[in-house]
Order: sequence, then structure tokens, then C-alpha cells
Amino acid sequence: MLTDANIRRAAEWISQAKSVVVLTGAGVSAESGLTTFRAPEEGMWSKYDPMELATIDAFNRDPELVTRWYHWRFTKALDVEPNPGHAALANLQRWLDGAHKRFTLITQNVDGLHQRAGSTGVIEIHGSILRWRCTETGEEMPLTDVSFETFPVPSEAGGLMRPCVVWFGEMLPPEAIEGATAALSSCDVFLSIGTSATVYPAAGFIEIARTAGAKTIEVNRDPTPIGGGVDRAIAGQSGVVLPHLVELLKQMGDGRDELE
Ligand code: BJW
Repeated sequence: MLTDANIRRAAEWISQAKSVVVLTGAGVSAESGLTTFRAPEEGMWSKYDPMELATIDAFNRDPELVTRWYHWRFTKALDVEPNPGHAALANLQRWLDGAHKRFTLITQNVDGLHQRAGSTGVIEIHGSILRWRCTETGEEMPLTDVSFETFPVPSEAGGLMRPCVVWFGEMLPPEAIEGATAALSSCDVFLSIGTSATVYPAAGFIEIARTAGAKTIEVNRDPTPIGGGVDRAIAGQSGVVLPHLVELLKQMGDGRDELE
């Protein structure tokens, strides 16, 4: 059941804001059919050990296993379609652009679904599964140029190809962190959507926004560690809540001509 008062209040804050930052996580892609990481029953980490798959040590130890897992993940990512939650965020960006407000979409997702839904300037803080790079030279290539005839995939320079994702213990792309921090430090409204808010530094973004004086909103299907501390917690599926939120904004004035 949608908590309409919370969604309405969130829409009012967004309509009054000069700068909005959204942080998304795996939950936003769940309704497209991609598995999240930490759900007790269906999450990937309930079946696989992240330390055996999402670290450079795991890759060095068993590059075949890790390459097969990421190959399966990117095949899935290409097979699915953006869902109404992705579309609503692209629509929100158009609405805010039309109202001359700043909008920054920061995603932890590596699946490219926000871009396929029409979002632009997306900050991918955990990289992308759609690009792979050589372990020797760092040269990146889109996945269409990577031949998966063998697992692991050898690179021309004598190394291996690995996905351009950020594994545990690895630094996030500096330009992504800089862009995210700049936007968070000057936003009026911060939304955390479909993330368990457990992986740093992303889990700390809410504090940067709060310190900047932003109203904080969470949209999540389940309780999270930050849910009790946000200004408005909206319980529900992002593919249901976000279109409803954007529909309310449509009724509120500025920027509405930009909505489809
Ligand atoms: C719905 C829904 C629906 C479902 N609608 N909702 C400070 C303190 C403690 C530890 C650290 C710290 N700083 C750094 C660390 C270490 C580490 C870390 O955070 N560990 C924690 C586990 C404690 N961080 C790092 O290592 C990071 N690097 C770093 O900080 O470098 C500097 C440094 C290095 C060394 C030491 C110290 C500092 C890198 C983190 C990289 C994370 N990588 C992964 C894999 C990426 C590639 C891949 O995709 O395979 O990123 S792990 C995985 O978790 C993935 C995700 O992006 C990330 C976050 O997960 P997310 O998106 O929140 O998914 P879930 O499944 O957890 O949650 C989904 C949510 O959706 C749930 O709440 C559902 O209820 C909800 N949901 N359906 C709405 N329809």
C-alpha cells in the first residue's frame, strides 16, 4: 500500500528544490528481473560468497569462475529491459531540466539500465559491466568487442580481460567520487532508492547530503539501516512509487511540459 502522504511531501520538496541528487542500488533493477545482492532468499550473496567473486584476489585465484559469473551477469543485463522505475527517473530528470533545476543520478548499478531508459550524465560509482579492460594496460573496450570464446578472456597485451566494475577493496573511479561529492555537497533533496545502504562510500552519501542541509528521502521495498533517520521513508517498489511521484510532480507546475 503506497504511503501517499509521504510521496506527496517528497514531490513537494522536489518541486521546491534547486538541486536534487538520487542514489540508486540493485533494488531499482529488481523489477527488470535482475537479482539484488543481499535479499535473504533471492539475493546473489545468499548463494555466492562475495569474497569468492567480487574481489581482485578472487579474480587472481580463479579467473575462470569470476569471468563466467560476470559473463552470466552481463548476458542477463542485456536480456532485460528498463522498468517503470528507471523510466520515471529519466522523466524526473527531464522535468527538473525543464524547470532549470540541477539533477544528479548516482548509481551503484553496473547494468546500464538507467542510460537505456533515457537518463543522461549518470555517475556510475561502481563502474559498468558493459565495459571490460585489460589487466596489463588498463585499456578499456565495450563488451561488444570482447570475445568470450574462452574463460578467462586473454587480452592482446598478454593479460586478462576483466569487467570495469569496482570490487571490494578497490578504489572508486576518482572522477565519479568527485562528481558525486560535489553534487551531494550542494543538494536540497537527496533520494536513496533501492539500496541496502550497507556498502561504503555510497552508504555515507546521505550524511554528506544531510550536512548540506538536504531533505532526505528513501524509497525501498524493505527496511534498511538508514530508514529510521530519513525525513521521509517511502515503503514500496521503486517501479510503483517513482511513477506515482513523477505523476504528482506533473500536477505541480514548472517543468511539466518536459514530461512524456
Ligand atoms: C527494492 C526492490 C524494489 C529490492 N524496489 N527496493 C567504511 C566502513 C566499513 C567498510 C568500508 C568503509 N569504506 C570502505 C569499506 C569497505 C567496503 C565496504 O563498504 N564494505 C561493507 C560491506 C562494509 N567498500 C569498498 O571496498 C569500496 N571501496 C572503497 O571504499 O575503496 C577505498 C578503500 C579501499 C580499501 C579499504 C578501505 C577503503 C568498494 C565497494 C565496491 C562494491 N562492489 C559491489 C560489486 C560491484 C560489481 C558487481 O556488480 O558485481 O557493488 S558489491 C555490491 O554491493 C555491488 C552493489 O553496487 C553494492 C551495493 O548493493 P545494493 O545496490 O545496495 O544492493 P543490495 O542487494 O544490498 O540492496 C538492494 C536493496 O533493494 C534492498 O534494500 C532491497 O530491500 C531493495 N529492493 N527490490 C525498491 N523493487
